[in-house]
Amino acid sequence: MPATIETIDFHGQPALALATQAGARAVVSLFGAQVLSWIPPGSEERLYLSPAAVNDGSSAIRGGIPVCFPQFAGLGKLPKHGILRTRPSVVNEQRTGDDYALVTLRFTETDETWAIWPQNFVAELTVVVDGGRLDVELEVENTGHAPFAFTAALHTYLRVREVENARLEGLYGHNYRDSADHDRIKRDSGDVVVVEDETDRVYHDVKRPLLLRDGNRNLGINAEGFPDVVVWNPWEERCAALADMPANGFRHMLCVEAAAARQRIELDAGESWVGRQSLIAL
Ligand code: TA6
Repeated sequence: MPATIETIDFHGQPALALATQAGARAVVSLFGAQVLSWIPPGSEERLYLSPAAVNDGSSAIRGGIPVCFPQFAGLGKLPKHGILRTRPSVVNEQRTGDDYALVTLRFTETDETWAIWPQNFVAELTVVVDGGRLDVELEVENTGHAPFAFTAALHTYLRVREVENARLEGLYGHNYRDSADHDRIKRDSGDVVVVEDETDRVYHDVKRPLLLRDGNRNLGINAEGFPDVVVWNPWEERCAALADMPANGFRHMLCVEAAAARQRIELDAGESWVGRQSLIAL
């Protein structure tokens, strides 16, 4: 059977279910163009989706891969993480081959987005499931007549068995802004990042691929176009304050985000920018 793409109802919201011949599966919600599930062939779920996530078509969905644009976190005056994660997208393309399934979801300005961020834009999220690999690409085009600038991220919630036992490799020697410690700039001097407390870091200019070791499961994490990597876990107290997370949810997630956070990306009228994050089950 070739790869398939089906329109499904996922907790009351329209979504696309991708499946390949090799047995890979993914679910992408049209709301927020958010990947909510990814299962590599013969493996288990690799993304964390909170069992308490709200799927009401207006609240941000806690988990999967939220798309943050045109603002990452609180780095400006717009709503936290921007305007896309709480808006519906439309399907622009669906394609399958023997070994892959590809969908592209699209946002453009509306009266609502214009009231918050007065710019003409097209933002497209392309999701490709191919073998044991998930590629998520954000393309932004300035369709207006004046330049604009933005920050952005693919806010990937990875599922881990027990976060204290997970090891993230590849960040040694990088500077990071520690948002869990008064935004101090620090340098990572450990071989691996181990999360044993609240962690909220923006690592600068990460050019190497990362490796997440989680028991006997390994995940390669590559980014192109996104210069920064955000590592986030709310830990016990902050997790308890999140109504859409179960009390122990923080133990089973680790956000490793591809981000353009430290410096804004500037686009002249007619220009485009592309950033990609790839997850590779090893
Ligand atoms: O990417 C990390 C972060 O900016 C954290 O500071 C944390 O607040 C997280 O995102 C989740 O934000 P949210 O608005 O989805 O609760």
